[in-house]
Amino acid sequence: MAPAEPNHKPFQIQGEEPYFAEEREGWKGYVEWENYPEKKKQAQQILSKYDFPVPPEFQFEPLPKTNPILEGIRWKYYHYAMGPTLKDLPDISWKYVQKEKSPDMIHVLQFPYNGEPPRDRLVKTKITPNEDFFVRNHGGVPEIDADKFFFEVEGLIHEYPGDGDELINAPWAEGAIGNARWTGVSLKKVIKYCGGLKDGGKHVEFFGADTYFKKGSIYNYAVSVPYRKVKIHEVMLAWDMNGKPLPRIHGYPLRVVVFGFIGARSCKWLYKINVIGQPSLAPVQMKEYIYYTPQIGKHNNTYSNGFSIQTMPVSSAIMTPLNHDPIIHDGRIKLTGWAFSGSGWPERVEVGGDGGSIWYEVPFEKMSKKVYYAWRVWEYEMPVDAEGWLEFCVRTWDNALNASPLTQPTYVRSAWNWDLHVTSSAHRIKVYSINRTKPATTKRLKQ
Ligand SMILES: Nc1nc2c(c(=O)[nH]1)N[C@H]1C(S)=C(S)[C@@H](COP(=O)(O)O)O[C@H]1N2
Ligand SMILES: [Mo]
Repeated sequence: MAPAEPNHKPFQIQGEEPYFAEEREGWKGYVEWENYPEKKKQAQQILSKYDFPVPPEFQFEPLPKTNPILEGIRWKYYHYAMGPTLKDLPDISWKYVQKEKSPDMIHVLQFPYNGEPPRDRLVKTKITPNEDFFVRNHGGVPEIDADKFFFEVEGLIHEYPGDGDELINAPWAEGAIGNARWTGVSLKKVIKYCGGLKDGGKHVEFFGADTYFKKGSIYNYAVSVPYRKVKIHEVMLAWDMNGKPLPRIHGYPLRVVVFGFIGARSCKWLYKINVIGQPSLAPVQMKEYIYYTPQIGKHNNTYSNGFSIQTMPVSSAIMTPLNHDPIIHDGRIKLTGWAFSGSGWPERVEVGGDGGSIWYEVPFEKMSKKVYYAWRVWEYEMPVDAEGWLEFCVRTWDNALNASPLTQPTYVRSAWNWDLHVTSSAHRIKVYSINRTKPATTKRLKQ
């Protein structure tokens, strides 16, 4: 088995161990950074003393067949370097993975934990069970007692320091999606209750209690959404997930859920809401989740030549069979998958058996019911005569006929973006077809 990450030296504290206090009783693993510029500076100085292991360049070499695929050594070391209040978080977070997630999750990154469920099971149910719901973390899991919990609402404008960095390299696949029933309150009501918006309030910024490292600097997780989205009751503060209290790993005791937007805006472990006059200047907002045009690559990307992603584009994926599966069949291969659109719902799903020249419509009765901002799972019996390697693909049309050209782009290269964020071109898999309706094949199989 290939090592999940390049060789590295064990971590060793240099000099005196720092101590960054937890300020709130019953809020373990939450260190407030945003209120203390001097403390951030101190952390930055500490970080600059170390030679942290480099990130694995998985784009340029095959992924190891390990689970976790990647361990996240660098991020663990960042936390170890910050002293007693953060150094146990990698272990604590992993404990919650074991406690709250299915044992057969695909752990794409152990720390910060990033994981998705097995593909076949994910699209078998319309509602994704909490144990199977994908997890996307940028830091450790804070342990917040519900009876000690509160959150702050502030505004209007807060100045932000900001210094960015590259992505946490988590090799996500098609399972980073789920559909849950959330219980909570519309953020609009909360803001109204607190006295309503002042003139100039345009974006609502959320702060999460986890610690976020970016290019040698330290932050709390922070993102924002336009107030327009709040106004139409599409931003929820949620405390229940599928009728149960939020699991720790999904943001207990309170998280944001923004319907139709990329997951990054749905801030977990919410402790502060701040109304500001422009999008958040925090690094997750300004330096991550950015779309670049196809001309932008590793050699020339800057944060300012991309634009911020908010609404999810129309997207879909084939979840079974898996890429490179050999399939013995009798002239039909069953495909299953999901379809989603951040601007409404998937209206029509089409699958191709030949790489995308001819498309078949998934029949209406083979798609789950449409629900505003929910995915639709689907299945299709693909007629297959040919044998050997075939390329299956899927594309979806949503209610606004998004995206260009009228549906999803056929090839990844037509809408390629550096970082490959929410890449929405037709998803494709290659399978090896072995057709039993061919007498010669049946004979061969018997042999
Ligand atoms: N505080 C905090 N909130 C966060 C994140 C995070 O790392 N910290 N990750 C975001 C991202 S990028 C996604 S996709 C979703 C994932 O939600 P889930 O882990 O509950 O599936 O949480 C979002 N909210
Ligand atoms: Mo995300």
